[in-house]
Amino acid sequence: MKEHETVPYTVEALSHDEAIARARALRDRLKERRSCRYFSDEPVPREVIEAAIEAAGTAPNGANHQPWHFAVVTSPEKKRAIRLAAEEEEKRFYGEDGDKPKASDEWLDALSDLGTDADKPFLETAPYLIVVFAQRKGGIEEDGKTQNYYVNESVGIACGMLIAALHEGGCSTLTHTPSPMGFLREACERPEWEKPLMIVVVGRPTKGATVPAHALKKKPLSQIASWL
Ligand code: IYR
Repeated sequence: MKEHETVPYTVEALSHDEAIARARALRDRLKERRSCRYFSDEPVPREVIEAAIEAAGTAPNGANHQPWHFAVVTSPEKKRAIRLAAEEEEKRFYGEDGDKPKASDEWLDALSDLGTDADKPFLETAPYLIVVFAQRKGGIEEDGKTQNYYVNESVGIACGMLIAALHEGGCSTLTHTPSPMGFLREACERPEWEKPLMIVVVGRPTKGATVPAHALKKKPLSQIASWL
């Protein structure tokens, strides 16, 4: 390594049995997470959202520039504006505007098991919409000029950690990606060098909420991993 300023580092030493048990316990918790499309207006403490965003902010990222911004939308007017704009895009995507769908037949077919359509009431009922922005430029000072690196990878990892922390805090989440979603930059008053990546809808499920049975089909370890 080249000369650089350092601080000590260790990670908790566990017996192998304890390591296996802890890894499996977290796996089992994360296995319970579902993408939910039925949100009630039940409040969730702001502190849960703040802690989850702080957890996301520890994600590994390019050159420690931390190229993310989380715009937390709670205002009913803003949520309504986002819902209306997102539904406009979704109507075009699904062809619910009377024109040919923007989505291919193959794509619409792939979505048929999920039951999704252009109607997105959860964008208004859920207490929080966390709009995640990727900072294409800005560096640690967020100057809008300094080059950032591995931006999509960094923000993608941060979103995974955000969702895991929200799940741990008893929240339901839905990653929602209206396409195109440039309108979110203006709605959230963000600068032009930031790109909206996704909306993470956060709240509590309605009584009687369901998820698509299709979502329970997970590829087994033998399919998703190979050992070399
Ligand atoms: N954005 C649309 C379509 C959609 C696309 C995929 I890929 C999904 O996994 C789910 C939905 C919508 O939200 O309806």
